[in-house]
Amino acid sequence: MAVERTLSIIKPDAVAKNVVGQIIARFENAGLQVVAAKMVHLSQEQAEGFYAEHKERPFFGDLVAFMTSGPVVVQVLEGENAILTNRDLMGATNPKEAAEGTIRRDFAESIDANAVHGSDSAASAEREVAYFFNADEICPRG
Ligand code: IDP
Repeated sequence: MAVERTLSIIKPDAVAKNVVGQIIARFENAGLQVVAAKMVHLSQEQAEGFYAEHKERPFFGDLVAFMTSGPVVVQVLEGENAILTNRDLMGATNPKEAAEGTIRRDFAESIDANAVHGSDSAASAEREVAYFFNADEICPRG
């Protein structure tokens, strides 16, 4: 297994519920390290750019409205197999289908307000990390 980086976003619903620390603890307990982090209230333009691949999907407008509805916490997670490890911790997109013990099962209400985002491939991780962070904002701890 290789050490990877992945982009995680704690979405507005989870920030509003005040479970940021509980979610980050799950990453840490699974062996991932937070190597960059910031809280941002995304603009419409930032959210549309981030989710550009979903532009033609019927839920795109709702997704952008939700992601700009309140602040989010954006992080880079680093660790062995970080991309898949994070996706496993998150659970299925629809919290009703997410496995027990996953973040979405425990903290999310609906497919729209589903607590977390995580990069789904090496290519998207690279694009998404660069979308939010300059190289000098990432602090690997070695
Ligand atoms: P993922 O976040 O599990 O990778 P994607 O299919 O990449 O899921 O979709 C991105 C986000 O768009 C989801 O996290 C969810 O918030 C939203 N979304 C996906 N499918 C639907 C849908 O059918 N209705 C409403 N929102 C959706």
